[in-house]
Order: sequence, then structure tokens, then C-alpha cells
Amino acid sequence: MRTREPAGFRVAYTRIQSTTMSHETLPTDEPAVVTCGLPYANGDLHIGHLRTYVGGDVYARALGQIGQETAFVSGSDMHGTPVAVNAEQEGVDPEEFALEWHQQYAETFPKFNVEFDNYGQTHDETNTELTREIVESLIEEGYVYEQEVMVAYDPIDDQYLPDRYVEGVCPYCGEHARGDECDEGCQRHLEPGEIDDPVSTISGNPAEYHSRQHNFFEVSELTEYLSGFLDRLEGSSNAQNQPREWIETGLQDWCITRDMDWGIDYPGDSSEDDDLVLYVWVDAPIEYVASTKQHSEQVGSDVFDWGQAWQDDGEIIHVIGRDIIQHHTIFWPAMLKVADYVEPRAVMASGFVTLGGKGFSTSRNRAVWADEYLDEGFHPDPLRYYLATNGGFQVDVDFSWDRFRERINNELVGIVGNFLYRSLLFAYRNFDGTPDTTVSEEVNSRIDEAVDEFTAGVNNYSVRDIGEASVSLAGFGNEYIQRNEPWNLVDSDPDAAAQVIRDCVQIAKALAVLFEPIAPAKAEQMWDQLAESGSVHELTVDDALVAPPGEFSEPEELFEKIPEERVEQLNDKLDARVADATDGGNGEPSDSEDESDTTPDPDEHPDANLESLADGRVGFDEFQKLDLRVGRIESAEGVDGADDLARLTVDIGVETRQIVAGIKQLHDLDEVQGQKVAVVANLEKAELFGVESNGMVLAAGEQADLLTTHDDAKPGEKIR
Ligand code: B3M
Ligand code: ZN
Repeated sequence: MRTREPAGFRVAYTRIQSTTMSHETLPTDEPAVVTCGLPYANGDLHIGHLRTYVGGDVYARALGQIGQETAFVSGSDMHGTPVAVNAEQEGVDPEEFALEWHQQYAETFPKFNVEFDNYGQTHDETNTELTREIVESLIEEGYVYEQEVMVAYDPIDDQYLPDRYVEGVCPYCGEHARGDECDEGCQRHLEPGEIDDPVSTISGNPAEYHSRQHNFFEVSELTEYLSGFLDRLEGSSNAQNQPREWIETGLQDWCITRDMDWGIDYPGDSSEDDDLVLYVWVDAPIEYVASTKQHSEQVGSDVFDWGQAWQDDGEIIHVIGRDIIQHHTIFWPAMLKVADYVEPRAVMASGFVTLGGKGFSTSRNRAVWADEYLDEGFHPDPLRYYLATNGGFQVDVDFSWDRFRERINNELVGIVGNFLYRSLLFAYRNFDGTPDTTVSEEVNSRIDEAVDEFTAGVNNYSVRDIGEASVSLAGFGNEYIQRNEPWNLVDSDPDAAAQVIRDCVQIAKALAVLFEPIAPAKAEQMWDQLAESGSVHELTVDDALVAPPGEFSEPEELFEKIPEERVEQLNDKLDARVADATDGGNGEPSDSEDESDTTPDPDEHPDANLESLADGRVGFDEFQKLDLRVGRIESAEGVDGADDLARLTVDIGVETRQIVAGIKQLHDLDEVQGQKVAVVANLEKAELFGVESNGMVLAAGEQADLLTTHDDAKPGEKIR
């Protein structure tokens, strides 16, 4: 838990653009709980999985730093078919299976400096108890009813097939889907009996639908409440907008029981005498509360009061992947509301992580595993930096060793590390540490500005902005030392040199404070380097401007450059492994792709196109036939039912066009509004997902980097 003295100021946000705020600015006087989506305890973690945990950890640390009393919790999701199916495939008891993975996750997160105040699991006493209580109150309040549903059943194996025990075709979009969600298509949550052409995942047998009595939570009754809730909800815009679409198409009630043994028993009376357990998505989010409760039990409720946070006036902030928005913005707040708990203040839904532009694939061994990253000798903080700051939180992030190297070398080494090392070394050699003078007005206010950016990052739920505050401060530091050339002053004007270096040491200290959420272990090294006492993990942003102690010893370089050969080796290793895994099974992997993080494949080798660059040249006349124009995006919204497409209205001077572009997952649609783009204006019209596209917006590379102009070219102007 992070309790600090409240920061002694409130920042004015006018300078920094922020989304509409419906809640009091952070920090508030209430206790906050930051949660991370619970990983299913069912398999190895790869670095793609780490994105939300790193994001949550950065956010929780930063929130604590601006003076908010904060608990950061999560736990393993032990139940449900994602665990049961994998355990069954391995012939192991699900409890034993899940506990083993739970143990592994509990050990892995801290290795990446993801430090939960409590990391629990859904099968323990606290969660079982609390789940029973909450479900009983849903029943008592009259929100649960029994209804017959069609349940998939394998007649040959004589087994019911809930959720991931069955796969088939999505009734909404026609894509191949799992029994519980349309993971490859429209991302909808699927209710039992909804999936078409059901087949058993375990045996491959075609399934039949049998009628069974199940229990439903009357979510539809809460439509009005939920729609108001979404208006108040803060966080990433996808978490507000997607559920609005679902509400508009009409909310369905939610089946909360399953025909399974593994899970928490349904506490109400049920006309089925067989075991009915609760659907995993009932007890999973309750673990957020249970985990907070365990934290309170450990530290004492005078230090952190879980009841106040969850039942009175806490600030609840959920950090999740974008595939589970519906559970966190519809089902979960509906449960909280009926059970009389506090509603979430914000949901931050991250994009996925791709590997070299393609999905991670557990079955193809096409992944960089969490342990593997560390075993390769890399420090966890550069990966944290990469994952947290590579793009907006809701935008997909691509990981490649090349890009990783580029960013580490250019940004962490080139900007942050370079500034710290050169200025502290100079300070050490010429002044034995911090020169004895006060910080200049200019640097004082530049640090203030960084603190404002940091605080605004927290209020805008942007982990990238939280990190950027430091990198741009370090960039300023480099510029400052370069501009003032203390090396030329040290003999001629020692006082002036002392001033510059005193300023630089303060910037270094501010960096230790402000970079701590992103790079906790590296910040600790910075702290020690400055001969500071106390823990860098217990500070508030106010400490950025407190004078550092005097003497310190010779600094060491903080970040290490990654040589090019290293990247080649790592790429070769990955390629060889993928080839092995693929060849072994006649080119077919033994089980399915990693569902949660696949994205459509861009060209596998984008560079291959370069070879043919000189062939097939076109004449200037032919080029002239293309009508390329400057456009300005007026509005951008997702195309219903299409995972990647956005409907843009683009001002091209003479008129405004509707253009469909495949940028939905790659860009924050709120952020592209107002952006200038290059448009092919005379392309034939096309229809995509029933939406007419009149023109094309040009973009480059796997991340659909939008081509733009940099000066005052107006919409409609011709590009030549
Ligand atoms: N266990 C994992 C997922 O679907 C799921 C999250 C639960 S959060 C309450 O990403
Ligand atoms: Zn679908």
C-alpha cells in the first residue's frame, strides 16, 4: 500500500488537454484501489501479458506519488473453463493445476517490479465467502431468476460443455468463436446456447443442445443505471464507448451458473439437483474486493480500510485488457450496484501486444516469455518503459527486439541515462557532489512543469504521459547543460558553473522521483547515487524540488546499450523456435492460437516489398492520375461488428468524405480527430462491413502510422 503525505498543491490542468472529468480531481481524500485484471491460472506468462500489469503498477505508483492513499491489488483467476479445460487436457486436478500457476505468477510479477499490495486467488476463503455474500444479496434483492437454457452437451462423452468446452460460429458476426466469447470476431460475450454449430473442444464431437435450468442475473433491469454510470465513468475512451453500443442494442440478462464441478457453488436454491457452480465471471471480479480485504487484514484497517474503499467512498480504478471491457463496465458495476458497493471511478482498457506485427502464439511458441526475457539478462525496467510508453494505453503495442533496442538505446540510454551520467559525473569531479547553492528560477519552473505533466497523466489515465514527463525533463536537462556549457565556465566563472550543475543535480533528483513508477529499480539506483536516504518508493512529487544532500560518489551509467548483434541473435532464436514448433506438427500447431492477443496479420515481411522497388516503374502521367490531397479528420468512430475498421469523416477542402480505414485497434480514435492526413481522393468507392468508403487515407507500417503534413497545407491542397 502506498500512503504518503498528500502532495501540498493542486495542479491547474488548463494547460494540458484532458478528457471530460466527472469526478473530483485526483488526489482526493478517499482511499483508492487500483486493480489489474486477474490472469487465468492456466499457463506461462509472456511479455504481452505483462502490459496491463506493468500499466497498473505504473499507475498505482504514480497515484500514490501525487498523494492519494492507494492499494494495488489483483490475484489469480482459478476457476472457469479456461482453467478446467487446460487441466483436463493435462489430466490434472484443476485445483492443483491452478495453484501451481498461481504460485508461479505470484513469483513472476515482483521480478518485473509489479508489486501488488496483495495478490490473492479466487479459490481462497476470503473470495469464496465474499462471493457467496454478494450473490445472496443479488438473490435477496430479487435480481436473480431461473430459466431454461439450451446447454451444449457431448452425447458421446456424456458431458455438458459450458463456455470454452465448446466452440462454433458466432451468431452475431459469423466468425469462429469460443463458447463464451467471440474472440476472433466482434468480441461479444456469448451466453450459453448462443453459439451456432457447437463442437466439443475436448473430444471434437459435434455437440447437441439440451435444455437445463439455470440462474440469470437481471442486468436488463439496470440499463438506466448503467447508462448513467457510463456517463460518469472515466478512464480510456474505449471503455466508455463500446458498452454504449451494447446498451443501444439492448442488454440481455446474464446467466450466472454453469454445469461444472470446478468453481464456487451457487448459493441459492436451484431446481437442478446437480452441482451448479457460479460462472467464473461472477467470482473473478469479486476477488478485487477480497484481495483488498486481505490487504486490510495484513496492514490493519486503520492503515487501509477496504470497507471504506469498497462500500463507502473509495476511488476504484480497474486496469484491464480491452477484451474484457464488457465484464467490467456492464456485469460488474451491475453486481456492485445491487449489492450496494461503490461503483468504479475509471476503467483503463489497454490494447493488445503483438510480436513483430503478429499475435503471440503460445502453441507455436511464438512469444517472448516473461522468464525468458529475464534469463537473457535484461533488466525489467527497460521492458516496463517500453510497454508503458510505446503508445497510448488503448492502442495496440508491437514488440520487436529491433524496436526495443532502438527505444532503449535512443531514449533510455541516449536521453535519460546520458543526462544523468554526464551531469552527475561533472558534479562529482568538480564539486564532490551537489554544489552549495539554490536552484535557478528557470529549472525550478521546468521541474514544476514536469510535475504538472505527471499529475495530469494520472488524471488522464495515461501511463505514457506519466513516463513522458520524465523523458522530456531529461531532454530538457541535456539541452540545458549543452546550452550553458559548464565545462567552459568551471575555471573562468566557477559560481556560474556551480549554478548550472546545482540545477542539473536537482533535475536528476526530480527524475528519480518522477521516473520511479516506470522504472522503480533504476530510480532506486538514482536515489542511492544522489546519496539520498529513505526509500524512493515512498515519495510524493513534492520531493522533486527538495534539495538533495551534498556529497555523492562517482556515478555509474544507469542503462546499457543493446548492441545490434544481440538483436540478431534474439531474432534468430525466435525464428528458429517458431519454425520448430510449426514443423513438428506438419505445419499445424497442436492447439489453437493465443486467442487473447491475436490481431490480423499485416504482411509478414514488410521489407520484402523493397526488393521490387525498382521494378515496374510508372510514368509521371500515370502518377498524375492519382488525386492525392491533404485531408483533415473531422470525426472517427468504430464500425459496428468490425474489429479493425474505423469510419472517418475527412474534410478534403471541397467536400467532406466518409472513409473507412483499418485503424481502430492501432489508434486512439479520439486522438486522430483534427489530424491532417494524406488522402487518395479519386479511388473507386468500396463498401466495407456495409459502410461506404469514399477514398483512402494513407498510412505506413504495421502500426498504421498516418501520413501527414507538417506545416500549413490546408485540407484540399494537392499532394505532388
Ligand atoms: N481471468 C482473464 C481475461 O479474460 C480473466 C480476467 C478476470 S478479471 C476479473 O483476460
Ligand atoms: Zn462475433
